[in-house]
Amino acid sequence: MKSTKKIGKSTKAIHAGNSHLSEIGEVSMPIFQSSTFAFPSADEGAARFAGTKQGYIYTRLGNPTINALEENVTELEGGYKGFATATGMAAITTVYTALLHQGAHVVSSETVYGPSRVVLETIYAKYGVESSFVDTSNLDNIKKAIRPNTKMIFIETPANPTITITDLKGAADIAHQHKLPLVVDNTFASPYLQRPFEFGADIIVHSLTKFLNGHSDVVGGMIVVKDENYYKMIRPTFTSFGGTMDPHQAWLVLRGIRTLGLRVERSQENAMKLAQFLITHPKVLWVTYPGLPEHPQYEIAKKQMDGFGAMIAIGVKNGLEGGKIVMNNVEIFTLAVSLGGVESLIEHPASMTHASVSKKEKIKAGISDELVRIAVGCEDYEDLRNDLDQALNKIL
Ligand code: LCS
Repeated sequence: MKSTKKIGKSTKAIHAGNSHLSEIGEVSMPIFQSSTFAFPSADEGAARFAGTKQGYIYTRLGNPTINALEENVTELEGGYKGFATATGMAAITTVYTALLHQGAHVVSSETVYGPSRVVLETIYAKYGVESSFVDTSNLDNIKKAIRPNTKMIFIETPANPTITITDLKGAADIAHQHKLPLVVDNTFASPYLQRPFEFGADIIVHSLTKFLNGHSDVVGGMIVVKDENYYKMIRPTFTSFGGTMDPHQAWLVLRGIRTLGLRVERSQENAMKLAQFLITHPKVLWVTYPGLPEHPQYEIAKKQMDGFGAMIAIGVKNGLEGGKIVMNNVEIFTLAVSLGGVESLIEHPASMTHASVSKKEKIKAGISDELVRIAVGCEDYEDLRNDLDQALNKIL
């Protein structure tokens, strides 16, 4: 799209990436379910491989449907180019692999999606990568953790599952003072609510499985880079490690993104009302939601987000036993991991999404046994409230 800066977020979500559409006049991007593309001549094939001529070669290296999705998310984020990956973890590990090397060090938020952390502590550690996990909501902790061999700062905000917020501009300033890239996992906000490049981030990663796809029927990921330099740094790992997307998967995510604005607005409106209801509930001990003034980073959330999102963490009476009663008795909420779909989900991070994080580290990061995570969807608010109310009231 031309002059995208002036175009609204919902318009971009619906139209961005449509530049490939053919003369036939299709309104929806077709699925180019082809693994390979014919060359008109041997010279043309060689020229495409040499990069002297544009054109498709092989779907792991590029495909029109996948490229449409990459363009769409890149425009939503305001970046330079995107790489669509098979899953969110493929996006994250592609960035880790491209930016790190033996003896390199990473500073990461201590609360991130469990595997984003554990893969550094186990698999990357095996290859000699060091990592420090700190509470990045306090910028001093980032500064203190940087070492001469640090090569990347990785943050997740809002963080899974504690909904901790990190100051994006503050983190980017520190990263750049040390000539380091700031990588941001923007999954919980989606570009509809937060665009980290506006605050100085260098690379953004997403699990498209969540708000961007929005229908709990696809897994997928995306890397968006701010400039050509990072594009060149990541592309060889992306194409050679092979964690790339399938055209049908890309088409489904493109279909989901068309309603991103509607879904995010509806789910965050539900989440705000639910957070306000839950904080007054006699069986609820605490509620963490960035839209509540009680949230420790409420002011930063207001500054860097266009809305507070649809993720809530709560602690209920009787700790995990109480939480189990709620999870086992909900009727409209589904007891399942994941988030960002139209349906509301509830889960227990300490034993589920963050089970792979060590007990000691979980306690340090605030992933307590009593924390229950709620992913709010697009149902009618009254039904969600009544459902949580009846399940909470089963706690004695
Ligand atoms: N980043 C964040 C913030 C996530 O929440 C997840 C998955 C990922 C990356 C990885 O994406 P995937 O490979 O699954 O597409 N989070 C999940 C969760 O909280 N429950 O189930 C998966």
